[in-house]
Amino acid sequence: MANLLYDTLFGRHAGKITPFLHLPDGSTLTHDAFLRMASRYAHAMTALGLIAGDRLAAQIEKSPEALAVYAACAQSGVIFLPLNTGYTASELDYFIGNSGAKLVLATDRAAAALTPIAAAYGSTLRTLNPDGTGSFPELAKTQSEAFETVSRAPDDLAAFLYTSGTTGRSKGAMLTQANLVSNAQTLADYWRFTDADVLLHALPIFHTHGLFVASNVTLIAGGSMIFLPKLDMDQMIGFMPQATTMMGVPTFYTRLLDDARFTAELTAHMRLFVSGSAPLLAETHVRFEERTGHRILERYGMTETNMNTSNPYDGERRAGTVGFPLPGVELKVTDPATGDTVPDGEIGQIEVRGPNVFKGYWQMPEKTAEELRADGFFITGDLGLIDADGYVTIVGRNKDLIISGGYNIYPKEIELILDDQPGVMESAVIGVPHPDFGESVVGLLVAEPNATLSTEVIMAVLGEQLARFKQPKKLVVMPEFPRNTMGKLQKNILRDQFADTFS
Ligand code: MCA
Ligand code: AMP
Repeated sequence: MANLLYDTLFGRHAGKITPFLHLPDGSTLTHDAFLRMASRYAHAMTALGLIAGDRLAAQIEKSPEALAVYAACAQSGVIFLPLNTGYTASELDYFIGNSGAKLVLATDRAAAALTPIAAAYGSTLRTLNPDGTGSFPELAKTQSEAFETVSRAPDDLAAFLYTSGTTGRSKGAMLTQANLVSNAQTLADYWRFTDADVLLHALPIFHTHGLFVASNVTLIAGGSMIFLPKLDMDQMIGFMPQATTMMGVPTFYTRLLDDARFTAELTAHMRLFVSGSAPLLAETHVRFEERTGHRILERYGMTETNMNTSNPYDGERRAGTVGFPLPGVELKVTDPATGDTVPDGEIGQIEVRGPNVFKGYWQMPEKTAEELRADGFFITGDLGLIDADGYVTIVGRNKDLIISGGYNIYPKEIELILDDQPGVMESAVIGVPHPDFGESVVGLLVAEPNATLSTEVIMAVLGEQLARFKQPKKLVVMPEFPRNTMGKLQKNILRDQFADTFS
């Protein structure tokens, strides 16, 4: 009987009464208490009829209980599907329907809007609130704290993470137990994590970075986390003296640098700062080192692959690069037209292969075949090069994608809604530089002849359908769009034209 994910990350800490989670109110939860809660949750899931291979969709706020749902899924073989807490009911409708989730966990606040959606797909809805209350923990309260771990093969699915597509349709990336565990082990070794580490954790836990990088690496090393509900500078500054490591998206680092309380003294005992999910400006890297003496370690990954590359722990952490392919990960740069590897130093599309690479997109064999080659190489859609020293640099993207504060936003998804609005002839959604979020969304519209557009009315429609972080921070009506001689819309010209929007 084996269950790689549960045994490696969770089960081996059973009985340990050392802290696992340090909470903002000063309390701590031990590994053992956490695992006992997870086992009660696993029983509750079983009581609701879930068996291994079923999907559990969770749109719940970050809390120890939310993390215990992940552990309970691992223990019972249920596929965990965490969802961004910002998603609207219309976005959730797609995820629940597409995944066929048997159980949906949401907050009491969201339950009214979700009840008809869950009912339409035959899913059971239970609640779990940020304070740990709700109908799901209520059911779990009386359950046994010993759950017999369900046996799973390493190639069995552990999680679905939805990632938007350039066509505007989200795809469920299917991640296996072996994908998650191999990457966690590699990163823990590469970044020298031990049970003495205390990770300052302020990332959300519904995406790869906060869940599979930060939490899995800590779990596999047996360390602990200062588990903050969200990025809050007072808490970050207050708790930093208790931490040894931190992980964040670039916005975390620019915000820390903007805070005068963030000093070399405050970080003196820290051993590692990791950045990823979006490009870290070389300038931020340099300012951070000047302020603290620490060099941020930048790494590169994707939902479909977990982490692919990392700057070295001991060697030179080179600003503007994402370092070397991780042990066990093959990375090549290819010509997008032919698929042939280009010489080192030349720009091409980045492809990766290794135990970290996902199994494919849920029920989308054609999409899977487009991006995952038969020989196992995954076409990332990122453009980059490998320099003479072997460092990988990402220079751009071969996909129309905006990364705002570490969240991915696919313009197509927004354009499809904009194009549907009365009086809109066409739309273009672009990413432009933003001092806090790195990039931010601008929506551009051309009206049909004789139509007058109200950007307020259109923003209100977007507000109903899209999570707040995806909504354009500015909507502009233009007489026409720039086009090349073939008539193709030139987004690069629009990006230049609106480059100073947020500066
Ligand atoms: C919040 N808002 C945003 C974003 N976050 N707008 C655009 N982009 C964002 N990322 C909006 C809110 O809707 C709100 O709008 C206003 O900004 C303030 O919201 P608030 O909640 O106070 O914001 P915050 O808490 O300060 O959040 C900013 C943040 C957060 C800390 C940067 O977005 C964050 O934690 N990002 C991390 C995302 C992440 O984990 N990515 C990893 C994906 P209004 O005021 O108008 O209502 S995994 C991945 O990418 C790969 C695999 C990898 O390599 O890791
Ligand atoms: P996601 O869809 O959340 O998996 O986002 C993955 C994308 O984030 C990658 O394909 C890259 O475009 C981007 N990304 C992640 N880490 C980095 C990084 N360190 N530098 C630049 N881009 C990154």
